[in-house]
Amino acid sequence: MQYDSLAPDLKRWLTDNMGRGVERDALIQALRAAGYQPKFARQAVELALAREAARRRAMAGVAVAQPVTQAVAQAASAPAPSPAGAIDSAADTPRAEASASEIIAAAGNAIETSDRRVHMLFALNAPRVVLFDDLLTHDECDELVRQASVKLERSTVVNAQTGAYDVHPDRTSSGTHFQRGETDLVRRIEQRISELVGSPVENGEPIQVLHYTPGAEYKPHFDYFDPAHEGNDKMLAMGGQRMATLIMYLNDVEAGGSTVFPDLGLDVLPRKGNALYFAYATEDGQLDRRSLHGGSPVSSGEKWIATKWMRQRPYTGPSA
Ligand code: PD2
Ligand code: ZN
Repeated sequence: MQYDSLAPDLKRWLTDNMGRGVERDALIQALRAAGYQPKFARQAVELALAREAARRRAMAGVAVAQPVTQAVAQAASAPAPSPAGAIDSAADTPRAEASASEIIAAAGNAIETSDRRVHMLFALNAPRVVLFDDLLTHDECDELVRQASVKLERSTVVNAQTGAYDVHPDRTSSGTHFQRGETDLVRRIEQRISELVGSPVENGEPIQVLHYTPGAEYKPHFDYFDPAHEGNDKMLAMGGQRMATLIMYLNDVEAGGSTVFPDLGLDVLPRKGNALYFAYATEDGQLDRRSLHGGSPVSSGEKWIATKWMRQRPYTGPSA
């Protein structure tokens, strides 16, 4: 029996329950109670656990890749965000120990979610940066753009001094967001992302869709909130520090519009359906300044992306 041959509903149920920290024997028991044959129940659970282990290895070095059971326990009993280190203690934060090639060799070249097999095209170890192929179908991209395009507004940035959302010349896109679980499409994508990167859906901020016209850009910045700035206290109180970003490219851009990491000498070109993941924890659990990144100006055509930021704990801010 192969994992792929399991029914999508069963895969989703297994993933959800593994994510909640339900253990092997309890999973098997629950399946048996639901009427599955003992041998099938055991095999299905073993296959799902093996998938989950592979996914975790693939995302290793990433803060959200800690064992899911641990993540859930932490969410339930989380202390207030630590004022200094920003990403709690090193004990809570995973380390980028294995090399990228070791991780990929161990995990295979793709990560299985309950509704899609997602191939990795590129991986950097520290900071952890992974480029995914075809995370979204072209129809999903088009639908997100269609739903977003009727409610775009000029993008803002968080003012680290005051905590206000300000229009700023460094960020000249327009955008909007979807409440978590707002539509079937949003719910499906959020579930897929959660399984892909191993971060609970509740820890995700609402999906933002952004639109760049020629000349529009987002100058290099950090996605995490610098705890040294008072204006960020309010942001940090809504689920702790941001741990990672996923940028989903919703169209092909004629020229320009790459996502750049100036300190890594890395440029990722937008490609419809692909997604770029990056985390901001260093090997010793500090905020990683190497994650400095920006959206370079669109030279011609337009650029649409959707972003998902993942927090340490359940996100409780606007549109959660
Ligand atoms: O548009 C991008 O590629 C981009 C780059 C950097 C978006 C963001 N950051 C962001 O929305 O944070
Ligand atoms: Zn950013």
